[in-house]
Amino acid sequence: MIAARRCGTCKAKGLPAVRGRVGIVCYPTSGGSGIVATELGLSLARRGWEVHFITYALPVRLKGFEENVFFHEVQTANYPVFHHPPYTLALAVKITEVAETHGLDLVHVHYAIPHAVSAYLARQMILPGALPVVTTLHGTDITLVGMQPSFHKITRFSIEQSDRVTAVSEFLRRKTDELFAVDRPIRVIPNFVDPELFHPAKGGHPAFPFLDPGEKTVMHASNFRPVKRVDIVVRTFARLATEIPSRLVLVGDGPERWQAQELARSLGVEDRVFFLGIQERMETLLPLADLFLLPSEHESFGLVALEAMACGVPVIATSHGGTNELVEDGASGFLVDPDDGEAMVATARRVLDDGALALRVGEAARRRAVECFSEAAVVDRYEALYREVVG
Ligand code: GMT
Repeated sequence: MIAARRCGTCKAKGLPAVRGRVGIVCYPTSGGSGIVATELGLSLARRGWEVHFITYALPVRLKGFEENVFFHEVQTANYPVFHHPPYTLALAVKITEVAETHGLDLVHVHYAIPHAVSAYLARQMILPGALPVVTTLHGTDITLVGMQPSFHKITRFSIEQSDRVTAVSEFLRRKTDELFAVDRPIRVIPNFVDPELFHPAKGGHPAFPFLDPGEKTVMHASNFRPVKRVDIVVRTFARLATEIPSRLVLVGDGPERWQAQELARSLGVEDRVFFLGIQERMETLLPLADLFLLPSEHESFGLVALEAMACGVPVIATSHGGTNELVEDGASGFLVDPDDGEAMVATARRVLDDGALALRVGEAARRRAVECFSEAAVVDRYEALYREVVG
């Protein structure tokens, strides 16, 4: 199946009228920033924007033919003198090419490093000021990677050079001010979800086929990086499983997967833990959960928690970071200090033991997702921002 239109030749001149032409630069992986970028691009395309994704592989949520959507692959040349292929430069050149060939009105980069730097270079190469750059900060580009001494100055520079800067939560906006003291206003535009796609299962709560009758499903999904604290998920589950018939479903992959598998084995719950690996259609999995755990060290927003909430699933998320802008503790979910193992287990036990509580919280979660984080309203805000820079 053709995943998206690969466009090589069409010129801006002579193309049918569109609302505007935007280049979207993102990581194509299953991480939250790439997903937000892809869902935003798809939504803009449905509204009549011509959207050009510029990245090194097809973004995971871009599948099937989509009207108005183009994909431009960045290829990095390697040479023995390079210790690492210079992706930042190849990306800058590709942005320039796409902007010139397709008459882009602006480029919107997701995740500052190195995308905002490449966009800055591209803009300088085209004609300073001719290609407005919007940068969206997602979290670890500020809180972890951008903070490293070898990246700090250039991250700050590229943010300050952007025409508009957004952050996915007030927490991240404050953190960026605190850590980078950037001389640019940062606007908060939160993550969003399509409530038509992510919704509670219709016709009763279904279950995974591998469950025994009466068993509950605890779920976690992430890129298995250390910041996600998958170890806490496994430890919490191991304690729950001694009291409540349940299974743990882990979705995603990454550097900590092996340790998680080992931990499950050492805690004696190996046969109750299912590693599904990277899954593209989270909307089919999340509604099967009775409880979703996201006990990260910190989260700037927690997109997957929002998707679980839209599916009516009670979420226990970390209390560190911007998750309190999403989850109202005790009402539309729970916020727990990830280092407080007792509180994590006690809260999870309450949700799994008390069906009425789980139902009430799940319904409130769905309501909050629909009322405050629906795709349509959030994409309106990005469009308004674009109009400011393109006039
Ligand atoms: O969480 C990750 O490690 C992936 C990362 C990314 O950039 O893909 O996620 C960040 O961006 C998401 C989308 O805006 C946010 O929902 C996540 O909270 C944020 N992750 C962290 O702050 C750890």
